[in-house]
Amino acid sequence: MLQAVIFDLDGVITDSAKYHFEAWKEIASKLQIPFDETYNEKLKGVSRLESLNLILDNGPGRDSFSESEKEALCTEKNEIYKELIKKITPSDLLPGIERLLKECKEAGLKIGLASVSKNAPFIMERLQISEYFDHVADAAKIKRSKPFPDIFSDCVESFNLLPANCIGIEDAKAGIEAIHAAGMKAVGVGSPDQMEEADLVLSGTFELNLQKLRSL
Ligand code: B16
Ligand code: MG
Repeated sequence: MLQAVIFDLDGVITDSAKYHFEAWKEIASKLQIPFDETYNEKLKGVSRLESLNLILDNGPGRDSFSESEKEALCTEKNEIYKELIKKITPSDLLPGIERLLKECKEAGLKIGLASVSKNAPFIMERLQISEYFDHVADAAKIKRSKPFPDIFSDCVESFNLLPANCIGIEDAKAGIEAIHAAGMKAVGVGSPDQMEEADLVLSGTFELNLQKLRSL
């Protein structure tokens, strides 16, 4: 029986992925490393430092900078990103998301957020949806990023539920893998080539509703 729905943020609740892309693009240009939307797919659901490593892999390599230089580049990216996400308003909620949050709340399901973004609480405030959530995983305390199950397991454990009774919603391949590794069913929204392993694939968030989740 479905008892909880656990959401990813970037690409599921709002399209903050486009701001991550814009911010990393500036860093990549500065470093003269090629970086486009296709390569950006690899960064979705991946931590800040690992994202930088993936960008460097496309250029001089992840070992070409010291740990402290990489930390400085991550901070620089985050400053650009923080400026960009200030413009987020409730109108930036992806279609169908608020309706699904309401349906889950009314049905008495637990609602969790499994975003590895340290900026997630700020974005939730900007979107004015914080009050829907029973648990928001603290990205700073999660040791292993997606595709490891840790962030989804953190939500499931906080609800004291069996993972088999929880569903995760993701837009990234690493996220679908993380949901499955946590022992949950996975709903994938977005391009089907990224979502191959999902139990239910939807072309966009507008297609989400509680009935479809329950049928899983
Ligand atoms: P930050 P999600 C992830 O969020 C993004 O998909 C990924 O691109 C980003 O690098 C990561 O958060 C860390 O974000 O730099 O803001 O801490 O998809 O798990 O909601
Ligand atoms: Mg995502």
